[in-house]
Amino acid sequence: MATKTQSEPAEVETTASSMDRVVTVEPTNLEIVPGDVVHEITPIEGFFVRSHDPPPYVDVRTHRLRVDGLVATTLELSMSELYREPMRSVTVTLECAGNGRVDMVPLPHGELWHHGAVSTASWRGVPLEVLLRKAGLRDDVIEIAAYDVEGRFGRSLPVEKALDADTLVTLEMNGRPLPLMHGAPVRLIVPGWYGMASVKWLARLEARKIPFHGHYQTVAYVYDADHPVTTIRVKSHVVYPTENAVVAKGPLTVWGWAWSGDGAITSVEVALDGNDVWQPTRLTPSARHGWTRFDVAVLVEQPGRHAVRSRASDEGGHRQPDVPPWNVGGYGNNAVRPILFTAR
Ligand SMILES: Nc1nc2c(c(=O)[nH]1)N[C@H]1C(S)=C(S)[C@@H](COP(=O)(O)O)O[C@H]1N2
Ligand SMILES: [Mo]
Repeated sequence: MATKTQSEPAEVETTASSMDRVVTVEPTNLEIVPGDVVHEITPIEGFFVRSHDPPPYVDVRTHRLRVDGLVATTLELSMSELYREPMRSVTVTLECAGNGRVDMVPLPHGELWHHGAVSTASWRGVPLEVLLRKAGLRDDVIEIAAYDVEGRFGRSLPVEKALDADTLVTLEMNGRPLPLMHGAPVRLIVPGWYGMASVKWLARLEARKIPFHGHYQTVAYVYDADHPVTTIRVKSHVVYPTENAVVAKGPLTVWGWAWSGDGAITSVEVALDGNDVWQPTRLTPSARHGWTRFDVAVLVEQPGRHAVRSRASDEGGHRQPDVPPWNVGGYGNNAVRPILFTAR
């Protein structure tokens, strides 16, 4: 096979779609792509990656997770000690708060995420609650702050969320040890909260009676000065038809995923083209913190360009808005989005 020489022009992909995987090269930020979003459990290699810094060097043999602050006993746990604690598995859809930022007007500063900063995995680890009870929380503790190695990234959780049985000090992803990009050897997974709460390369958990004021708590990942970004807003993602798909006119099965950090998905409706005729879809129940599949057959009568939109509602009584809710950081865009395709 002929190898390329320097003199040949570089190959340029001219059909780049809105779902290219690479957002930034260094640090690595990657979106999920249409070929991977079809799976209920995202393959590890296809899972979105969002990191503010390159992954640190962590030696799994010497790494310790420290639990300190307002506790009766400070803990220093090796990874093999962590593995001896009771573990559980939870399927969790993780979404970056910046997902969909490119659709906000005016365009906020920040990574230019299209709509692929969301994925689902099966996570296995020790409930954070187990470690906090072992350390013994003082009565005046209101928050647990989590820090990565070298304290580059920190975020806090109200103590009630930290004690939720599904908040995990996670060691495994889809049955394998955590990959480096996803926080090896240990990270938090906080179901129902945007991804920034799920601190990777976890090194320290601190019990506090004074609210944590770190950069990612008070400057980044805030809607405004009084509202840090927390719960995932109800949202849906059409998997098929993909953007710019060419389909045969006639009956078409539209399907996708819907998720929310505020309870189960109660309905997803789909509309064809620019009208307000919303058709109910069939929901396939799934894991409590994982995304829910929706599907519906629509009739595409005319050849030419069409748009399909999906709109989800959750148990908390929220429904996706039509207009992206703007904020200076470009977080939490859960607006309804038209997917354009062509029928022949
Ligand atoms: N230490 C550390 N943890 C982190 C981050 C980071 O930059 N550093 N990014 C957070 C954000 S904003 C998101 S959306 C998730 C992404 O997790 P993933 O890369 O495994 O998809 O990790 C979170 N945990
Ligand atoms: Mo994020």
